[in-house]
Amino acid sequence: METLKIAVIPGDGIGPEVIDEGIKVLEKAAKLSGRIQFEFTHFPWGCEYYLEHGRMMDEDGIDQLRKFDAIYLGAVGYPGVPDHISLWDLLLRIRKEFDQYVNIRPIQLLNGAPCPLIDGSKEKIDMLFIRENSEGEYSGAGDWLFKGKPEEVVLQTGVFSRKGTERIIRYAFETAKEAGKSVTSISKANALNYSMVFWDEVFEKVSKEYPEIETHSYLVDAAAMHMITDPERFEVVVTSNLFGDILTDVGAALAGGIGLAAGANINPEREYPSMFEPVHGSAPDIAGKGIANPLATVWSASQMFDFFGYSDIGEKLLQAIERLLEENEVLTPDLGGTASTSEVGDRITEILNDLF
Ligand code: GGG
Repeated sequence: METLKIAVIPGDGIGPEVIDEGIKVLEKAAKLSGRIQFEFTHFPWGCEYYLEHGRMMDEDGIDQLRKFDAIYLGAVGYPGVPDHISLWDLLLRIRKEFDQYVNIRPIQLLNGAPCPLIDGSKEKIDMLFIRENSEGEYSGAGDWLFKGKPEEVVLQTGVFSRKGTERIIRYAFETAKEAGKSVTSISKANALNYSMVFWDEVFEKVSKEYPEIETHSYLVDAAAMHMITDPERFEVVVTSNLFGDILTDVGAALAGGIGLAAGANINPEREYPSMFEPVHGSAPDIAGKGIANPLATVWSASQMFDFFGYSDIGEKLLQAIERLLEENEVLTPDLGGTASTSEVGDRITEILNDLF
């Protein structure tokens, strides 16, 4: 039996509540499969830790995480700590230090999930966003000059390296090749006359290595519109860090809401641990009330099984989420129900009993 060591960072706000349910489900699925087991180690890092220690994680936090097979993260950010500090010193730091350059976000409408489109269906809303996760607009390059003076200037520089751009686009093509799907690139070359012209050129070049794969290329503004008016046209989608961050929230709205949106931060070479998380933030307004939706965290657990080569178990987790949505009985308030976070986790484990 394989044992996987998982570093757990519940983080802030609703993070600990949803992570508890994710672990409950991971343990249940592993036990039912009889092929895998987990060893969880919790780290108390986040905004509360920052207020006590002046940093978001231990000084040697990255070294502590290095020895794990994966990281399971809840949410970061809480009033009292500036958002750019909580995000940069924990989540973005881990993504960068561990070269998790692929951010995989499925936008898949499951049966029973609410969709704001009149004719939205499972067949029409089924996209896989591959977001560049290590550079681009989130490179952190820039400066703040003459602070507070009339001549104040702020620079936030997008950094697009050939290596970084090629590898994410190639990853999207490889994913599409395996799935027999098209690849859509989303950029903005008419306005971003260096970075996105470069992005489009690299997309064109890499696409020549995959002549059998159908490709499309859209400006980000048009893509945002088409995702609503004609979502069916998107299958595997590759885009930059910022555009991917924004468009996957549009996608979350199409596929049942942010409470169902999962993300995997992958280091494909497996040189470092990859990280699995719900896309949502810490939601301080509902933290501690026991009503946060844990399904995105459960979905990211499904991504974890996929990553470790247990995609049959990952698929069962997705089936369990879908069955729970179809039953329409044990749902949290964001999905129109009255159930608590832990009742949803419990129901998922009961459904898993049936599925294995
Ligand atoms: N679930 C992790 C979390 O709290 N994410 C909030 C966030 O702002 N993420 C930004 C990003 O994914 O780049």
